[in-house]
Amino acid sequence: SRKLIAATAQLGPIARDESRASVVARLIALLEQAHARGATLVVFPELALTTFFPRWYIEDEAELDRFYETEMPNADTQPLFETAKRLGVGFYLGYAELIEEGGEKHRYNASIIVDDSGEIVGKYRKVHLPGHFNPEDWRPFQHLEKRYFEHGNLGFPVYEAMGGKMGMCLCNDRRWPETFRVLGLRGAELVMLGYNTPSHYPQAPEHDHLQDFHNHLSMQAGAYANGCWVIGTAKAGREEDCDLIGGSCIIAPTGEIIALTQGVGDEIATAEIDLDRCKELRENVFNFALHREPGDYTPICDG
Ligand code: CDT
Repeated sequence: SRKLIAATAQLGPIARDESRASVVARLIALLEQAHARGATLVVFPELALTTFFPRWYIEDEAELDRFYETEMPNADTQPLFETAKRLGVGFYLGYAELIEEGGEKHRYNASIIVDDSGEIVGKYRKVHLPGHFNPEDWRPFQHLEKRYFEHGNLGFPVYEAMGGKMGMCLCNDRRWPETFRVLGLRGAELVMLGYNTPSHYPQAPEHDHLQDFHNHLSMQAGAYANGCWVIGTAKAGREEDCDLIGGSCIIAPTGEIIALTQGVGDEIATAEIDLDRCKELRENVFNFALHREPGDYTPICDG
């Protein structure tokens, strides 16, 4: 067996004016708690260094740029990298990435895997960007991911790290079975993801009471149908005036939730995960080589 103890490290709300130093101190506290429970891998949320800024229309470019990281690690996040390295703990971290290429700015909703020696071993840029491009006055809060981020240009890579095959995605990606299937086809044994999901869904408020259900439904189905572990981590609670769901969890390849946070603040939940358990599915009901019928799936790729 290939066992490790992993943690989902949920964050409560991050205020719009909260400093990076304050957020990083919270991340370090969670990482230390996870380490005290024996964890060697910690999964933080999407956009874990700032408030979920796509909920505002920000016209001033300099103000917008302050929510992005131009390098990683940087002076603010270095203490997190150092603590993780000293404790021998790897982590997944979501953040807004701003790079300049050929004199042009590019913005991505990104995540990285840092291994237990402190090295960045993988990067992902969000593929499924929800929300809208132009501000819409009827909404109680905006969701301007289509304005503030470009479509991720890395696809869904799988990285060898910490003794396993690791995949990543971000928030809305988890609702798309294709995300997990591509990662599954590439052999992912553990998929890590962070999310910022409002409890209120303005386009269909009659679904508000289903937000937690749909969150778990998507991740549990992704785990089961691809025989992989999934760790999903929320930024939760009332962030500025927006309530975000919690429900951060660790899901076995059987689709069962085996660890779950209880509240909507900073909190960890841990579990021992055995990467070899993926075989229970991948060598049986979801033996892709034996049972998949890709010839009948062509509409999926027809666009
Ligand atoms: N961050 C993110 O992708 N959130 C979306 C909110 C709903 S779509 C506007 C999600 O899928 O959870």
